Amino acid sequence: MHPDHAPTAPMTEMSAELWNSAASVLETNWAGDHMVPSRRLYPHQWSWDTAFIAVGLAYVNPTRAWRDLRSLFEAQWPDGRVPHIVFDPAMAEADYFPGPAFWGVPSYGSRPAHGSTGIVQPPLHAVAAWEVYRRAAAHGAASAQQARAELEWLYPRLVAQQDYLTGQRDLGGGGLASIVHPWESGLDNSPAWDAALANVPADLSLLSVYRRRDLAVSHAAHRPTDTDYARYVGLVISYRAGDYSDTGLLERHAFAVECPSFNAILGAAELALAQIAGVLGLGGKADTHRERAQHITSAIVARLWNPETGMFHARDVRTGRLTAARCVSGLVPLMLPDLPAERVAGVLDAMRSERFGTPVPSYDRTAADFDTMRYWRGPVWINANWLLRRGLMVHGLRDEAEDLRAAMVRLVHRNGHFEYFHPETGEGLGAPSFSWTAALALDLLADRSVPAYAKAA
Ligand code: 2M8
Repeated sequence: MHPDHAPTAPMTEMSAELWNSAASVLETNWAGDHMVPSRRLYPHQWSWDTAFIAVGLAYVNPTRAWRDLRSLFEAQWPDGRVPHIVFDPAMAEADYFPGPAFWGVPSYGSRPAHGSTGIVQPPLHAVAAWEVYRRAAAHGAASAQQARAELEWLYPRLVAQQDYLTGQRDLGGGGLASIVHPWESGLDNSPAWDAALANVPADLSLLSVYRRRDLAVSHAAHRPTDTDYARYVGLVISYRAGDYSDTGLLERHAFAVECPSFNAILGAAELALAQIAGVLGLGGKADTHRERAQHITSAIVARLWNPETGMFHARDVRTGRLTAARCVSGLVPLMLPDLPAERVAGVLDAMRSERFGTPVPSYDRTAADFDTMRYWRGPVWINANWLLRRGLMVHGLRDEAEDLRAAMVRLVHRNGHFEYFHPETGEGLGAPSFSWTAALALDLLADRSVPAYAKAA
């Protein structure tokens, strides 16, 4: 593939090399009608990965970006939830744990052979669909026409996804969606969940009945501990026992948390839906989406802000307490344009402090349990930094956004398209040839534009 439609900035030798390697990761990880995050570690389709991947595919293969989004939404449940994994029937149950048999989800949607999980992930798909749409014209008239048709197909499904999350999933009754499993956050073993997880029994015997597959293909020091994993498995069993119904869930399920990052993405999705509704000639709906984004922003401010730390924190819906941990998720509300100025200032102070810094690690560098290797407990993730860069641009901080962009590009160019990176040495960790790192590298090389709803610089 060649960067025909790419850069608004001139390509240097370094950026051309990075561009080509990123495009080839996406070529390798394409599985016919969907992209896998990683061939070995994650051999199915993941929900929010699909969104990040579409942002990159928009430059090199928009048809695949739309196909990938369609494949995901074809597995949408009748209640509007978009499953966090759509399983590939070509893979064996043993290729990933927990696989389709463990989840025991009935076949939904138009892809009956594809099982799915019963939980969700952050709803970034409207943002992704908008990004693919707005780049389509660069690929010619047929691509632009296809993009409009795809938006028409996706729009009601994206709205149903939002309705599920803001309706059934408002377990706390305050206008935010709760996650009922750490996997739903996408930030699986973040310290943000430690306090809430302490109330979830860790039955280690579950791991002798159900064998972890991740440890066979990844380093144990990079992955969640057995204790956390036992809790993850126990929580799936608990949610599954009620057929994944959310009615009365607080009475029978040990984990329900309002995550600042999940909800910020929920708000950003409404803004993207406003833009999509505009293109589809649904002007009245656009206003409704913008109002919804404002409500979500106000609820995040009212419920998740900690004046003592000056940043956002996850809230345990069962106890009403904010977690003490300072995590990257507490910075992501920066994506929201209506965030009040003093909250923006607080987040920026935290982000610029020694606790975080550029590129932003997944957890407070000064915390006693900051772990440079383990998954979401310290390493740098490109997707989280990509969201924060967007936040900086939304608030008119172009220079800082540019510094963060350059830092990400350098990190990936020097170390490869890894799943995550050591926050001090930059060493690549987790899976190599990881799809969202490659996809977002394309966007970071090509894009200098700001979201349409950004504040003036
Ligand atoms: C990681 O999560 C999966 C479970 O969903 C796992 O650890 O097996 C997370 O990083 C998540 O955010 C990501 O979507 C997934 C696939 O890349 O891997």
